Amino acid sequence: MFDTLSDKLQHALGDLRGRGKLDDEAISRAMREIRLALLEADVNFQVVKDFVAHVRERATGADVQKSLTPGQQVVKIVHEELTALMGSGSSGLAFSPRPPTAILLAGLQGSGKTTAAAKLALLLRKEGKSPALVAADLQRPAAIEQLEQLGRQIQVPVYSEERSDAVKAAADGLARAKEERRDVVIVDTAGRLQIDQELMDELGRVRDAVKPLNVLLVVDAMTGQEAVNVAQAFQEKVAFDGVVLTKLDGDARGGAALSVKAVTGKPIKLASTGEKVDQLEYFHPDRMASRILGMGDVLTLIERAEAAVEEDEKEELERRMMRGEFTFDDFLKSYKMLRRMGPLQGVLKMIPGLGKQLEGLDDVDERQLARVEAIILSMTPRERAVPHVIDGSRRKRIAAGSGTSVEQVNQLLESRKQMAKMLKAMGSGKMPALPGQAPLGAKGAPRPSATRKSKSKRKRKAKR
Ligand SMILES: Nc1nc2c(ncn2[C@@H]2O[C@H](COP(=O)(O)OP(=O)(O)O)[C@@H](O)[C@H]2O)c(=O)[nH]1
Ligand SMILES: [Mg+2]
Repeated sequence: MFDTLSDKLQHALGDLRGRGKLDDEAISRAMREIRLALLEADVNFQVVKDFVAHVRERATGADVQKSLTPGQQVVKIVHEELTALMGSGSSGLAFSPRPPTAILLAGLQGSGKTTAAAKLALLLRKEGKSPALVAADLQRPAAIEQLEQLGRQIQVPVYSEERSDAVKAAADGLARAKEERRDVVIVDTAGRLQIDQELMDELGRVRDAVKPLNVLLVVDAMTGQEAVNVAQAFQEKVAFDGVVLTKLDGDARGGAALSVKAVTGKPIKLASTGEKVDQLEYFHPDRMASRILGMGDVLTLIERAEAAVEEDEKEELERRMMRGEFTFDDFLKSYKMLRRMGPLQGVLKMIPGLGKQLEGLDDVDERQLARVEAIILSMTPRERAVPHVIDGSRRKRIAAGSGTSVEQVNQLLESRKQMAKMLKAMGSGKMPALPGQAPLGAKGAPRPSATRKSKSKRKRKAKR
């Protein structure tokens, strides 16, 4: 995901990071690199121009804090501007005080509507809601069957009518959801290969019939700028409230993610990163910016970990993680959990400091997983629980015992340390800083909304 862009931006900023002083030339050079990186990532031309102008102005202007080196300051500015570009804060879905809340999915054929409908239903079901799916794609006979099959897989009812029309099927589905006291109805609609008037008219009528609180446009991130053009065309004809960005797993460039909000004015609400039904997540611009800049994404990691463990393990895990008590026993446990948390490469990249080490590897395979496991298993129980006792001679012993090198042992020790530090800082409500990077919670900086959200979530939990 966004690998190319991520590399190039990190390269552009890497040069500034260590500098004590920024002259015009250094800034200009970095801005040129950032501009090229964004253009190569297929970000809309005008968006790139505005973005670079903003960053440059802030980097050279009075907006400089004493607590940071100028280089760190620029990294912080780029992080904030990337976040703003993708729509500061996560905007979530709207829910009606009088259920059912209707959610309408629209988009081109093959963009991922039907799978996104099922994934969203599963996401909401896991949140304790009782969703239903409505098949209003009657263009292809197989479309109903596809949705029904997905519905069975995720245990969500699918309302469908054969030999009906889309408008009637949608209206009947809504009525049935009301009767059965479902609180969310997700309506899957037909797509065409091209946006045509007929499709738009039908979509308009379906919308009028179900009066959805959320109209979501599903766009395929892999189509880059084309996805943004499609969104713009839809926006002119059938207004939508937000975007579901699919196939991010296959998108190395990131052009759609970075342009769609700026061009259409509508935020990305959800992002899909794979074909499996649990591979849909709420989109958090600040976390995405962190990932792009190689700062890791600990919040998403924790959420995924929570989703992968049993209910009663959850509180304990979160509490320990937030206290920064992340021992090697925890590390080992979480490594085993990783297998339940999605493709390994993506998960490991969310660990701060580990992303760089994975560079150049096409895939993190079981061998590497086994290596980490071997190193930890070569530690004594005390070493695992109190990692700071691991001195030079212990490192040598562990390396020998696990058939690895001292350097590899050191890497793992460093990774755990950063992880624990990051988690602890998050537990205290501050977004942590990585070496050479701006502390995001530094004074004057707006606190990332995601941190606030997870805090209030904990509060809610405590109340129950
Ligand atoms: N790799 C990947 N494939 C996806 C994703 N979302 C959907 N797909 C695939 O894209 C294809 C089209 O999806 P579908 O939901 O049928 O699209 P629709 O025509 O818009 O309803 C299917 O093969 C899906 O499995 C995603 O996030 N990642
Ligand atoms: Mg479909």
